[in-house]
Amino acid sequence: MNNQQQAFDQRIEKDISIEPKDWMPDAYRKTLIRQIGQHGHSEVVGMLPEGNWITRAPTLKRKAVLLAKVQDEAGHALYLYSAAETLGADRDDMMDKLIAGRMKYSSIFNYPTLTWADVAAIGWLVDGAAIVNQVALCRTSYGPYARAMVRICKEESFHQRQGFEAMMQLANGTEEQKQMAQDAVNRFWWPALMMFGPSDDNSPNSAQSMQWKIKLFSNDALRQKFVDNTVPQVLQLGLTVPDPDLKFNEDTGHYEFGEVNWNEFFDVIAGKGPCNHERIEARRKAWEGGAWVRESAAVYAKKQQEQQQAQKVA
Ligand code: BYC
Repeated sequence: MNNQQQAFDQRIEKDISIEPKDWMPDAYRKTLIRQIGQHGHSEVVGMLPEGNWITRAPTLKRKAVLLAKVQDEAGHALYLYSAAETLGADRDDMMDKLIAGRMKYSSIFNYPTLTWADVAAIGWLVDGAAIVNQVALCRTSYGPYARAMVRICKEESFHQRQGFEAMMQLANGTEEQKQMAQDAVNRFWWPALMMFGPSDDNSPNSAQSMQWKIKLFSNDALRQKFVDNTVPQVLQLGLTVPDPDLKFNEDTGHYEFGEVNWNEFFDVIAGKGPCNHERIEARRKAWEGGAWVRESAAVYAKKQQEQQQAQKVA
């Protein structure tokens, strides 16, 4: 083993973060670019299902909150793309790969938002699931990713609370509103559980990522934590969980739950979910439509730089 590898292993062992200028194995760098890039893409694509309701939010207050939330997601994507760039990734290249279907984004955003309750369910359940995953990532071994996570988690907890509050209002509203809330839980519950990735015995990247402390907990461990956190919230809302096998195990202190439909999950990540085509088309249009903005910004930045250099010389 060479000295660089030894120094890297020691840092991982001692929980000392790896920073951009430190030596790291190529496979570590590649895994991080894959995961951070996918994470950034999830934030960007994640703006679409909620953005769908900005013009139809039921009140001015809800509209303002939703607008702020969607803007926060864009900000999260920027932190993440910047973190991936510290590893040598190129932002345009990552975007091209997303549009060409060569980079993934979270499966959850391939489901449609049919009613206003779906927006509440995304805030509460989807951001709730994201927080469980991301709180763990605040201690991930790569410094820039961990620091991005700390900032993101602060905003995600506000998102989760506003989603729960919006859901509470529906659950305590008219019979029709309560049904709408239950219908959203019925449709988003299982896809939220799928966000944590395949089961541990079917997760090809987990063992290595856990050895490198990129991932600190397994997919199943985090899924269990989400279920344990969230079932009491569903009950508090007077709603039900769409899982006939769900039961609390008094001995372990955990909820036992039914089998996730893994065929559905693998179909969705293979591009065959209800909205995959629509989501990628929306990103392609936005990316191509925004080309002139990126070009103008680059020209402006170059001119500014030239002016500053000319001033220095003068
Ligand atoms: N969706 O070996 P595995 C948000 C892929 S958005 C799609 O377990 P890994 C928000 C996986 O990439 C939150 N693909 O992989 C935004 C791999 O395929 P490749 C997004 C998935 O990486 C807006 C293959 O399946 N959060 O907060 O060790 C509004 C085998 O899986 C999924 C993150 O991205 C999935 N759900 O573990 C509201 C968190 N699951 O790449 C909210 C960061 C797995 O080998 N990411 N795959 O072709 C992670 O923590 C990990 O990447 C995962 C998967 C736990 C997701």
